[in-house]
Amino acid sequence: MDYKVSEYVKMLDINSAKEEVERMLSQKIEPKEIRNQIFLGLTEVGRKYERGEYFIGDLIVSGMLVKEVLALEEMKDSSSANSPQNKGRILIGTVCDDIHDIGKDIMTELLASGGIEVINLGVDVPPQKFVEGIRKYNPDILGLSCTMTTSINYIFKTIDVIKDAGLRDNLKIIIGGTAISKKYSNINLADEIVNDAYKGLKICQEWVGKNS
Ligand code: B12
Repeated sequence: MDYKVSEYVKMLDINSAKEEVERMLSQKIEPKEIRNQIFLGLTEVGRKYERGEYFIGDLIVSGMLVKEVLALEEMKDSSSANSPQNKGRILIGTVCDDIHDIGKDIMTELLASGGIEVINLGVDVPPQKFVEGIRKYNPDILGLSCTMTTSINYIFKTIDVIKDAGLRDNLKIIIGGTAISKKYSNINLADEIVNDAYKGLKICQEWVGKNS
């Protein structure tokens, strides 16, 4: 089906994008489908930036736009919120030198609505801060988000530092984000690599036994 929302995102038209999302919601179109359409628009924004048609200010506007739309109450996902009881805990953050958090925050929201407790360390998180977080919160899962290829080394560094601290063995590690999925899908340091939050949720739920 052809929706206009991706076009409005691509054109950075916040008001029209919001109106279109509200219209889609009123037609009972699933938030998941709406998100997919929004991300198509966002991909186009990235392409325009690559071609020099958009500038950093435009990227900032696209980030604001998407956050505003995703913050709409009706966009919160209820499909996986079938168990109010938290089971399992994930510590999540965007790796060092990377401040992108739209994808991580979608993952965070889905995990929480899927009954997994989430501790979100934010963006630009140094390896040592992940180690401190693991010691403090004792999570079942560590989630690393990486949107830029230039930050991929921090995935390796973070996992290395965790290993050196003797904290790797009882921890599942899942990696997500555009950068990691594009080029480095054969990394075997982590237990799983996904660039789709819904797949990520399913994997995490299986790990903590929520689907059993
Ligand atoms: C919005 C945006 C910004 C916004 C970020 C706003 C924000 N709050 O996040 C702003 C304007 C701040 C920004 C800044 C920059 N950006 Co930028 N940005 C983008 C843009 C357009 C979209 C990224 C995005 O949010 N995608 C949508 C999300 C939903 O997708 P996702 O991250 O993949 O997440 C999904 C999955 O991967 C998964 N997921 C994500 N995290 C996790 C974690 C776990 C554990 C799991 C399981 C799953 C999971 O769930 C999500 C939903 O399915 C992209 C272009 C593009 N199309 O990718 C460029 C892009 C990522 N940016 C880029 C660049 C270069 C920059 C800057 C360096 C620009 C500059 N010159 O200053 C700075 C970076 C500064 C820094 N140190 O980080 C480049 C990166 C190139 C590279 N080397 O890889 C891109 C690709 C643009 C381009 N084509 O050149 N950016």
